Amino acid sequence: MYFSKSFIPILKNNPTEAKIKSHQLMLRVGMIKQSSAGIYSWLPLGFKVMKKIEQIVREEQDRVGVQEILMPTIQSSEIWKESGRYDDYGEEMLRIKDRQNREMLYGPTNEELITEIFRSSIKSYKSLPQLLYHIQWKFRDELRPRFGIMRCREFYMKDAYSFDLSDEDAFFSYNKFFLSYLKTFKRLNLSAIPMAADTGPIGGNLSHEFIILAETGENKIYTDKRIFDVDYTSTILENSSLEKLRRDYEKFYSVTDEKFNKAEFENKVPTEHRVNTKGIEVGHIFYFGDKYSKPMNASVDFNGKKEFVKMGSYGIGVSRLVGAIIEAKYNDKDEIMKWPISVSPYDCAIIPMISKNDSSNLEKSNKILDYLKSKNIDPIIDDTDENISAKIKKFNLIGIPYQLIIGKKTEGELFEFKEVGEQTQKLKIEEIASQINKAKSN
Ligand code: 5CA
Repeated sequence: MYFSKSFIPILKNNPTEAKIKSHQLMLRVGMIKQSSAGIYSWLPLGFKVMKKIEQIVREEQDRVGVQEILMPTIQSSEIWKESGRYDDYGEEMLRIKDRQNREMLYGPTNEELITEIFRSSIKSYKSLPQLLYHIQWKFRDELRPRFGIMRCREFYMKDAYSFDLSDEDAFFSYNKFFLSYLKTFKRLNLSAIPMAADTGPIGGNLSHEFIILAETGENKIYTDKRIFDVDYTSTILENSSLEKLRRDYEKFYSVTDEKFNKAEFENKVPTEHRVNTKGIEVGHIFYFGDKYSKPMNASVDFNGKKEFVKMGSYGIGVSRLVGAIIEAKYNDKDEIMKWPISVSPYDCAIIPMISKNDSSNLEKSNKILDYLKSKNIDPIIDDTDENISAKIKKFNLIGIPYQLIIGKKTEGELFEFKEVGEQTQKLKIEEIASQINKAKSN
């Protein structure tokens, strides 16, 4: 890709309307554009990052046996009346009437719709468990949309739903998601802490939020440093192993302010391990038993007996994660962003010094581009006539983790190569390709 042909509308300065760094940066480097309050268009740079996050989320769901489907954004009010949530959900639900005067709504979540899909097809306990997910836009008419795509009205969410015969089986499903979330966030280079949480309008009495630490987060959190050392890597998809994992986390006091109790915090966490900071909720899982299956009559036949299925739901804020990664990775002081290579919009920026009457560096860049592409690396060339330091500054903001600079210091076969935030190295193109590919395979 050539920078001059790409749609990356960079702003000279930070937009004044944005209060937190992710919102500032996303507007500054043209990742998103607001279309109305809390509703955004995703421009190529932002969209590429979000699609890569989505793909990682998808792969980790598939890995634990969750099946992908796609439900619509617009739902009928009928099923919400059956569950009793049509009135309960309140003003956050965007209600619409179609031309037949039927009450419709833009889905804020999908417990009702998935229950309706399940009950119309699954009749026997032998078909359980069923684990289903989709990745789809949601709409919540937030009273105060803010911080760009972090708390907006239209957002992209992965929501999964589990159906089991008994509480015990359902906890197994719940714990599978618990482990799979830790792995998903790890692949995004984030360290997310699972925390006991309130269930709000989704309901139920078992719930964990997955929170990443960030000064600008909206959730106050109280936790124990030692929770970061819990090792989940040896956990296997087997009941007792998964149960142990959840218990290992639950040993440590770790809550958001909704559940905070000062005396309990001080009692359970020795002073030197206390962490009192802020965080961003990137995922939330719920177990709510028959809260939806009972009123909506979703049951299976179990040896001649009718059993209401036990359900859970499991969300990840796919679009919010784009902002959350910026909050976690952006270095405010030096104005440097570095995307984890797993989600970076491009793998490498080729930055040639170009003067009016000498195009040799651009020609070299084209050859490098072809070579890197042949090694499955996705580069972008800055073919504009800006000076080299302006180009580097721009790419420091865009956050592509590797920069290959072709200028005065290029010597024969050796190129100036830099991992953002690290020292410049002089390397052969083959060494550069293998360094990038090594990072990509991690
Ligand atoms: N049905 C359940 C689980 S699938 C559910 O809706 N859970 S939720 O309300 O917690 O949302 C799941 C995730 O979506 C949250 O953890 C958060 O990361 C993201 N999210 C929720 N509201 C917003 C919003 N207004 N803007 C951006 N992301 C949001």
